[in-house]
Amino acid sequence: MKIFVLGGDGFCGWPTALKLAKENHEVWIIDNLSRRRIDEELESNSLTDIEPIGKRIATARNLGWDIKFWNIDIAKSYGYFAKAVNELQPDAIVHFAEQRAAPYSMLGQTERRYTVDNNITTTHNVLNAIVDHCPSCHLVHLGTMGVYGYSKEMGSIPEGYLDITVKETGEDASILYPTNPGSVYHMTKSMDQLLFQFYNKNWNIHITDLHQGIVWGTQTEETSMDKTLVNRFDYDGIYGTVLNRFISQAATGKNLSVYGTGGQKRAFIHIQDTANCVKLAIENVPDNKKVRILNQVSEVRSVKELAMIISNSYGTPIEFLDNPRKELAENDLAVDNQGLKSLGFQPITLTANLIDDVRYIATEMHKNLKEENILNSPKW
Ligand code: NAD
Ligand code: USQ
Repeated sequence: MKIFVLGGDGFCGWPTALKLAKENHEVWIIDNLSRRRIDEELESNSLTDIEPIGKRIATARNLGWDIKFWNIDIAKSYGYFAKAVNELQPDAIVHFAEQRAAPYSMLGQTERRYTVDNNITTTHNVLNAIVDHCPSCHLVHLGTMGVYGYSKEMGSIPEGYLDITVKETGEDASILYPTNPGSVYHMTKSMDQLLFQFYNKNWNIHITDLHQGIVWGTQTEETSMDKTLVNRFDYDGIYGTVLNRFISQAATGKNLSVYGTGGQKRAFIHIQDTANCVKLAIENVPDNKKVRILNQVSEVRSVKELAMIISNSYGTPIEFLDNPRKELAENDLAVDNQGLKSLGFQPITLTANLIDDVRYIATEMHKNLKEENILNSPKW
């Protein structure tokens, strides 16, 4: 298949692009390298020494993989992007290209507006290019578990749609699960959902929205094949996600930064499984009668439970900090992930070996750690 990977220079996009290319797909990465620029703006960095995109691509091509790169800002250069879709007629477009950090989206008005402008316009531009130039193309979007909020108020979280009975009529219905975002970033993913519903209803586009949990780990089978292919590893208080932060803290002799009581339960998935699931979603095209929503998660854990696992393994002290975020101090959570499982997904769950692999990389890359960036989350 010919596949566009939008945001293919990022943490999830790069290993996914490599996996798809290794599986003999023709891969076109489209990225404006904004994530690398945000590192400069925040004076932050990946813990791993990531190479420039040109060097990454050259190495992947030397391995015999069909992979190319185009620098396009999909939010700002619609004409350029639409031309690429028109000329190349991709079978699938995987859309990772959004500003994805909740703390970044809550820094101030500049970042709030940038996150909305960038994410919503990018998604809308992708849909328009498909409608006008390649209507049979399958759009696979990376959404988030955070669109649902994180509670068991309405039972276990279903895959996108909630079955209800309307009080007034007694009729049964299936509705889009009510959104309850906790940051401007998560709100943009809720808004993406409405764009998908409308474009599917009106133009019958094939769409899969993958509601992904928190991704952890850094390397995959493909990124480990050459040191030039190493994936990024965010550890800071703005882009670093909780489990990777804990592992990097344990590897560099810092206390584990649990926000609040650590009673927040979240869904997690290993980076290798991100790539595996996207491949499954692409290779199993849904019909165009309804947006297919799949929960891309492997397991549910509480923040405190993760901290205890790391602390017990490496003897690292846990520090309970005032929570900088407005979120439930404690919540219960259960998530349905049958959709991807029915396509063949076999979740990789947290094991000591996998944690050791990540810890090894974090220890090796200790030299790159900027102490001042560990606790730099904004408050909201
Ligand atoms: P990332 O920031 O590492 O990668 C995103 C990439 O998109 C970057 O390379 C960036 O330069 C590019 N990009 C952003 N705006 C663009 C634009 N207008 N035009 C072209 N390129 C643009 O993020 P990630 O962790 O790889 O996340 C990828 C996707 O997966 C996001 O949509 C995110 O919401 C979703 N997701 C991530 C996680 C996680 O834990 N990392 C969990 C759930 C969902
Ligand atoms: N947390 C800590 N200590 C830390 C960092 C975070 O206790 O040092 C807590 C937070 O308070 C929160 C939980 O850990 O309760 C998760 O925070 P996170 O930063 O790991 O994840 P989040 O902000 O939710 O965002 C990440 C990705 C985002 C993706 C989302 C999936 O950055 O792109 O959409 O995970 S989900 O959380 O399922 O919505």
